[in-house]
Amino acid sequence: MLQYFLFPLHEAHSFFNIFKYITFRTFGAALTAVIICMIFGPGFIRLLQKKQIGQSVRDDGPQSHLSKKGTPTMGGGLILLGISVATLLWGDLGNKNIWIALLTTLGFGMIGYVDDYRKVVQKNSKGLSAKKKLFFQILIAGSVAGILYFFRETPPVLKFPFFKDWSLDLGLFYIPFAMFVIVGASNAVNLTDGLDGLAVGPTMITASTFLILAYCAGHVKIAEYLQIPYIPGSGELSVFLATVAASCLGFLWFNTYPAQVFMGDVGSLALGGALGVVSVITKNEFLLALCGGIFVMETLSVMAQVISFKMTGKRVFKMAPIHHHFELKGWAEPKVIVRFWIISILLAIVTLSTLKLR
Ligand code: 57M
Repeated sequence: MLQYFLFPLHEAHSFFNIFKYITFRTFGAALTAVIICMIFGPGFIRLLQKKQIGQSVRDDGPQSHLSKKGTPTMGGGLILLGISVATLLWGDLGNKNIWIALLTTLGFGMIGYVDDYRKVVQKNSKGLSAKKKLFFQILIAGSVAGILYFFRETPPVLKFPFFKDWSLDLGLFYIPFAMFVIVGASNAVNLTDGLDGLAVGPTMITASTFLILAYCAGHVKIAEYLQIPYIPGSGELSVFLATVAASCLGFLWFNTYPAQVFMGDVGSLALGGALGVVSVITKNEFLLALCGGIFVMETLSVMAQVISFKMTGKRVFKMAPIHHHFELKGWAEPKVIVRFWIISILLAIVTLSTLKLR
């Protein structure tokens, strides 16, 4: 929005030219988002405490979590505030990708909000039933996938990392595939959000990585040099992803161990939806699975545990998701968290290396 008011001033002062550059607006968006989260964080936490929006903790989990009972949750509202304000201020609101990414994020956040509200405020431990949660996720993801397919500017192809000449035209199957990626990413981040900062760290790292990928895909010369698909208008997603990464950074200030606030489903479902939709727009679905490997590992650990228990009555892990397994092995919570962050950073480096290794 700022560029509409300030860029025209470049006729009087050439300084205002700067507002048309994605790079400048990306930095401005990041700074705005992190400042919003840091400034409003303490007051937001006090508001959650005043309204007694505290986490209930299941007694069948690790005993170390029982002390977390009552921790303010639904802090994801602060993340979404940072993302929304910074994107509306610094994004090019004439770019459809910005609106698709922001509205998908807020739509998934709304699903999480209803679940959190029922669980925490209405004290209904079931919250939004799994079926209803999945229904609304599929509804939003299906709408987004349909828009991306029927109003596409590039063929609905699936791209493969490391193999620049490989691409698979999905045709109409693009729609269910895109839905799977968006809903899967949302639920994967949700499952991962089970230790202080465990979800927000890899989300920040993945968003930062995809910021670079989106910028490259939206820059015709860079895309040509790197031999990656040129996706017109995707460069603007760098601004959106900067708000995601920076809002996560600001939220981490309060969510780091020992957490003063949890993000709640309002945050985890939204952040996963954001990463999913951006990966679909930039045709980097496989790179999301690579860079977001922590989320994939957490989800696969649950699937393995449930299948194994149902088929053999035996557990693969001491407890799933896998972060609880390491806790029960005696790793201190911060050790699990930081080691998962380290893995996430290594996966981000490998992901960026695929830009050249192809
Ligand atoms: C999302 N929610 C955390 C917090 C956060 C099928 C099964 C794998 C489902 C899974 C489940 O319930 N997942 C829900 C994980 C919860 O965090 C809240 O939820 C929001 C995210 N959605 O923002 O509001 C707890 O996580 C801890 N936490 C922190 N710091 C944070 O910054 O310490 C969260 C954020 C919080 C807090 O204790 O209460 C969660 O874990 O529920 N179920 C599980 O993950 C359970 N695993 C399990 O049942 N495993 C079984 C089978 C089903 C695979 C097995 O291994 O045999 C574990 N979670 C709990 N208790 N709470 C273990 C049992």
